[in-house]
Amino acid sequence: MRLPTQLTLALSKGRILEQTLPLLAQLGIAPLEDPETSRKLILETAHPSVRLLIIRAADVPTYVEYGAADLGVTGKDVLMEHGGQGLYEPLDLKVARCRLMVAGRPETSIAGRRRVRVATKYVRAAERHFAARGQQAEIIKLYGSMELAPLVGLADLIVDLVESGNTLRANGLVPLELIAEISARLIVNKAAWKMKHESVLTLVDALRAAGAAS
Ligand code: PRT
Ligand code: MG
Repeated sequence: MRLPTQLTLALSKGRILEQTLPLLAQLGIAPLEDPETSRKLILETAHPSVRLLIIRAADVPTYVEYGAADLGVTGKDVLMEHGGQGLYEPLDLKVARCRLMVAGRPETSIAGRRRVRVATKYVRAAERHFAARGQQAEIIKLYGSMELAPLVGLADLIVDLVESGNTLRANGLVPLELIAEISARLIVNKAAWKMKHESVLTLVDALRAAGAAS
């Protein structure tokens, strides 16, 4: 894959990295050090024109929005919270899939309540969801372990990611409503899309083909 300009791609450790590296490897973009163990935050790759930034998942859209990275891979959940300004989202990589859901104790009914308390890390998505269904909701921002909130009376409901459902089940909770199907998305800085168009387009097309083949 020939790229006429240098490209910087932002990724986060964990699921996104694990499931994106095999796609990148097909394009000859293999990091020269193991990103899971290396302490470096900038990694050169086997491709001379591509380097990786390894950052927190929630920071990926910010780096790309401001052009510190030309491209990034991030969960749709993270994008929904960020808002997507300054970004294009040209490709659904269809990895790191899960669902953003409302969950609660089995006996909890949302309907017929004037107001519910909802604990979540996904404040924007939760606000939008309950507003759209005409339900008054008090949103309580948490940074993790949302499943605990209904068990100790902090909230009636939670909004969280669900994959197998095991985490909910282990805490006596059930999924109640789907908010969105989530997967990893390739995002591109709007200025880079114009200024580095040939390189960006080459990478997007190659990633699309790699995804389709696997
Ligand atoms: O940990 P850190 O704060 O740095 O970032 P992060 O937690 O966002 O990173 P990571 O690697 O955990 O998740 C990155 C992205 O992976 C998310 O933004 C999602 O887009 C995607 N993804 C896919 C998931 C899951 N599946 C997932 N199952 N992210 C988190 N989970 C968690 C979920 O929060 C819940 O606690 O796994 C648990 C549910 O799994 P089940 O199988 O028990 O239902
Ligand atoms: Mg995590």
